[in-house]
Amino acid sequence: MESVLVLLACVALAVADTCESPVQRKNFTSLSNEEKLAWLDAEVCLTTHDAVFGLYDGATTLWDEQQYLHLTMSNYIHGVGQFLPWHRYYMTLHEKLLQTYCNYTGGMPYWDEQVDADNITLSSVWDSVYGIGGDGNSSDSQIVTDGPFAYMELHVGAWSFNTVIPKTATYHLNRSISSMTFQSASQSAVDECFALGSYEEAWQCYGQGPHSAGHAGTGGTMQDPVLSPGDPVFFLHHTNLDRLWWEWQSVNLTARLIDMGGQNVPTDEFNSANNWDAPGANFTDYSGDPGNVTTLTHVLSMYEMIPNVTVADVMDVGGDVICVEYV
Ligand SMILES: *[C@@H]1O[C@H](CO)[C@@H](O)[C@H](O)[C@H]1NC(C)=O
Ligand SMILES: *[C@@H]1O[C@H](CO)[C@@H](O)[C@H](O)[C@H]1NC(C)=O
Ligand SMILES: *[C@@H]1O[C@H](CO)[C@@H](O)[C@H](O)[C@H]1NC(C)=O
Ligand SMILES: *[C@@H]1O[C@H](CO)[C@@H](O)[C@H](O)[C@H]1NC(C)=O
Ligand SMILES: *[C@@H]1O[C@H](CO)[C@@H](O)[C@H](O)[C@H]1NC(C)=O
Ligand SMILES: *[C@@H]1O[C@H](CO)[C@@H](O)[C@H](O)[C@H]1NC(C)=O
Ligand SMILES: *[C@@H]1O[C@H](CO)[C@@H](O)[C@H](O)[C@H]1NC(C)=O
Ligand SMILES: *[C@@H]1O[C@H](CO)[C@@H](O)[C@H](O)[C@H]1NC(C)=O
Ligand SMILES: *[C@@H]1O[C@H](CO)[C@@H](O)[C@H](O)[C@H]1NC(C)=O
Ligand SMILES: [Cu+2]
Repeated sequence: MESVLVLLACVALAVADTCESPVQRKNFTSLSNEEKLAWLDAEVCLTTHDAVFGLYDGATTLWDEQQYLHLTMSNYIHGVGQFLPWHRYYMTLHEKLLQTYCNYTGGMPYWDEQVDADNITLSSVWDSVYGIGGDGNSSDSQIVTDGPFAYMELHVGAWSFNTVIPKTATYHLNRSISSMTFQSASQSAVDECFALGSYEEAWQCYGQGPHSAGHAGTGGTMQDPVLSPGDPVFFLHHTNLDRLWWEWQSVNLTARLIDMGGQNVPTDEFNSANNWDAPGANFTDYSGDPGNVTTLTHVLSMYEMIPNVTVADVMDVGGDVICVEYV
């Protein structure tokens, strides 16, 4: 009898646990030089790989398509409840593109920004051989001139009258690194968010403090609310933000695997600060929610580069849809 029960328990576990060999998302600094180069090669590959999905004429590479997606959704993936889940799924998209089109076999690394908060310029992510290259050239429009993305040309721009409307453009990856601004990525800022008891409070805290610090501290392209995924540091940064949310969830998975909230439509102040229009009628059916509050049934779209899922599907990073672990 006892062994039958044990057997049944094992079967139940095997059915529930579909994420048997999670992809490891490692601390950037703990990658070997060989691992760093393999990851960098795959990132460079995305920047040169022809577009695959045909999303937009101006988007000629996979890199552009990924940036176009973020740009055109910017006014309903920022300043809203789906901010963290959407960007979690966007990291999954990125990881899958690296693996599917560029033969990458590892997980997306993260940049532990808290360790570097005292002085961003000393971070090893900016290394010109084993990193993404450093600050822009102040005598040349802040264009990045070293590392694997030196003088990288980007092709998707935004109109100034409404920054979520794309236009074909030609510009260069640029950065204007600021140690002062980056200091708000400090561990103490993260601790404040970590201490909050509900998603409703926590997403705003993580979004405003540690999240903004990575964008503003890097500056240039990365500081642009809609075009920021043009800079590869975006993905190191957002994987870290996702890790921070997962740490917060892990405090009490019973409660926090189902804790969602926040508004679906940004405030008017947020829209005007970013110089974009409020999302239109095609969004205000709230994409799966009954009203202007984000719930677990909210639909996350990547323009079908990977399938639509719901917020519920991405709450667990070790689940069916996302199967990774932060190490
Ligand atoms: C990442 O590595 C740095 C050392 O380079 C270490 O100080 C830090 O604690 C690590 N972060 C995590 C989350 O393990
Ligand atoms: C990926 O590997 C396949 C099979 O070895 C090869 O044909 C293809 O060229 C590789 N793609 C890239 C982008 O390296
Ligand atoms: C960061 O380090 C650089 C290089 O050592 C130094 O020039 C700069 O003053 C430091 N910044 C801060 C805020 O400590
Ligand atoms: C920065 O730009 C100036 C002006 O174009 C140029 O003379 C200089 O060589 C550039 N520096 C680097 C490191 O590329
Ligand atoms: C710097 O990047 C921004 C995108 O955020 C772009 O609009 C601008 O033209 C770029 N600057 C240069 C000199 O390429
Ligand atoms: C976790 O959350 C559940 C549901 O809200 C609660 O009953 C339980 O006490 C919490 N556990 C801890 C350790 O806080
Ligand atoms: C959605 O909620 C936010 C925050 O309460 C509010 O500022 C915004 O006006 C609401 N939008 C709509 C369309 O109801
Ligand atoms: C939403 O509507 C706007 C304006 O009508 C349009 O430009 C945009 O492509 C639509 N977005 C989606 C996701 O359908
Ligand atoms: C995916 O979701 C988007 C946004 O809700 C929607 O416009 C699109 O039709 C969905 N696609 C499918 C195949 O359901
Ligand atoms: Cu974003």
